[in-house]
Amino acid sequence: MQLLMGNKNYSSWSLRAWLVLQKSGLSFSEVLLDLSDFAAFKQQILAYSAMGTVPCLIDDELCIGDSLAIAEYIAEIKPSVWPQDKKIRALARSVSAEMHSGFHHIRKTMPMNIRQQRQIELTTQCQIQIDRVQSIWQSCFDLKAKKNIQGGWLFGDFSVADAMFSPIVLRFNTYGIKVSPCCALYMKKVMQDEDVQRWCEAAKIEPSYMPQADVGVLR
Ligand SMILES: N[C@@H](CCC(=O)N[C@@H](CS)C(=O)NCC(=O)O)C(=O)O
Repeated sequence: MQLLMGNKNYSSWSLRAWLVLQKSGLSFSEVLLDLSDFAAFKQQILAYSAMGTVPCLIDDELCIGDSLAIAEYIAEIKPSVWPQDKKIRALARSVSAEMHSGFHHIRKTMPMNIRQQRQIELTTQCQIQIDRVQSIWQSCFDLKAKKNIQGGWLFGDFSVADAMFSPIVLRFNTYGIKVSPCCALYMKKVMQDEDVQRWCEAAKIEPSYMPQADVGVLR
């Protein structure tokens, strides 16, 4: 399998698909496309996928665009990327879908920019979405406590839900967002994960630069 991805510093959707693949243990190769030269990027991605976005997973003749569809395809091969319990799996899918289809203010105001530490003025709408992220995470921590589920990921073991929220953790880190102690602990779990660290190290040495992601001021 081949995963077509954008720049590791900037492409949050690519990180989501990459992390699920990485944690699945399936073997795959990475094809990095540079989003900073948008015209060249479009030409390259459209040669593979009419959707014209990354990530995109190629498996023989199959071409799957969209991070969540890629995650579901990986789950067909490795079901352990979702929680085993049917009801908990449904909750994990629900928070993943909410992340996938929402949080536009966070995405717009706080672009993923791993190699920088920046400060921005938070809009009310953005703060509401930051609070919603924290309340989703807290509901996961409460569920784990109630069901005595072990493990530091949202549903105990790593799942697609953690991949969906990993760019949010990296954004909170870049923009120094204040979170509750429980959420800070979860952020630490994500930031210290060896795969996330490998991704971030690669992001830091990428040569290409997208000035539009430098929002706010350096802190
Ligand atoms: N819903 C898609 C979003 C993918 C997406 O917007 N990717 C960005 C890069 S992070 C992209 O390819 N942008 C190029 C474009 O919109 O033309 C997914 O989940 O994969």
